[in-house]
Amino acid sequence: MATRKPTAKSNVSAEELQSYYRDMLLIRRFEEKAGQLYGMGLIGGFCHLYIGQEAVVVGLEATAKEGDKRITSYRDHGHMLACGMDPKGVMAELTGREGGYSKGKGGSMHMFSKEKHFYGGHGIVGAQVPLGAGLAFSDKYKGNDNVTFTYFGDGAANQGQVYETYNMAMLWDLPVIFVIENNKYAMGTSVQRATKSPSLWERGAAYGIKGEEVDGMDVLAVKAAGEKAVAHCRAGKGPYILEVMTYRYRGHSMSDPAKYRTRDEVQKMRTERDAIEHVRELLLQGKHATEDDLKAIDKEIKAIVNEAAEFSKESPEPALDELWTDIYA
Ligand SMILES: Cc1ncc(C[n+]2csc(CCOP(=O)(O)OP(=O)(O)O)c2C)c(N)n1
Ligand SMILES: [Mg+2]
Repeated sequence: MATRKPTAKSNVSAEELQSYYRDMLLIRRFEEKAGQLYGMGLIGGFCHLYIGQEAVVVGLEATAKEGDKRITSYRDHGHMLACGMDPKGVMAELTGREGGYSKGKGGSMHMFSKEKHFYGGHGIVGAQVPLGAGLAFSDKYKGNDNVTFTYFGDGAANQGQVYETYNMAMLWDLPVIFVIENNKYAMGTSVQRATKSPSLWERGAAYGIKGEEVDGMDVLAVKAAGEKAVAHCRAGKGPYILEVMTYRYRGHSMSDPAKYRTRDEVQKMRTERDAIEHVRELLLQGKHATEDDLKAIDKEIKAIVNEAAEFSKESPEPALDELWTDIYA
């Protein structure tokens, strides 16, 4: 991964930087709490944490407006929080409780919010990519200027359906931003082992789709690239690809022996490239916040996450007759 490039900071306000710090910290603390609840046996099934990748979704959400849509894979809690879904409802869904977004019947990978235009949460690798193009198609058909952020991983980028989607998206000039979250691994397989051409965004060139690589550990760089992509889509110029170089600190899911990378590699990323630390430094160095201001934000976030955890424990399990609702047959 490229070393951090200096980002233009002069035009970033204290409020803006503080909001990125707050939003990224919420995701990190929420995920840490989810990991704890999983360890206590309160969360069942799969649980894929987003820790390390926070700047990707926070930077891109900073470019979104009301009406824009988002869809992603199973590593989805960060996307939900960043688009404004209620941490209580997300956590309660993780613990399988009535107060969860899918009434406790969906779990980590199956949550949606019509209100926030969040369309999941998809466990089949790459499946959300054509669905994202479909969402963009609906906006194009209605004639508005909404865009759809379609997130997928480096592993998913090797799925055939991604390229069928690229073709249709370009053919019909769909307002879809394909966001490849390149965290260097697909479960235990590194990009180098699985991919001949290391630059994933460049594959869009075969379809005439513009794109670029972005430093995903720098929220300002993500936002700047996002703004370019969003402007392109809103102007009716068709799809855009952002390959955002990021890193996940935790295992692929909660059960991961992590034999495919060294502890040193993870530690190096954490100490040298952490996106939250980066914004913390910008805030302090630019005198946009004091240590006390940051402590107050930390406290505020901790309270939100604790409240979500309490809610997720106290909310009852779904009633038995819920077995017969929200089903096709
Ligand atoms: C079609 C399909 N094949 C395989 C799997 C098993 N699987 C789940 S996640 C994953 C890795 C995907 O990696 P990537 O797209 O890089 O996303 P990341 O987990 O890094 O966020 C695989 C192979 C699956 N869920 N669906
Ligand atoms: Mg990956």
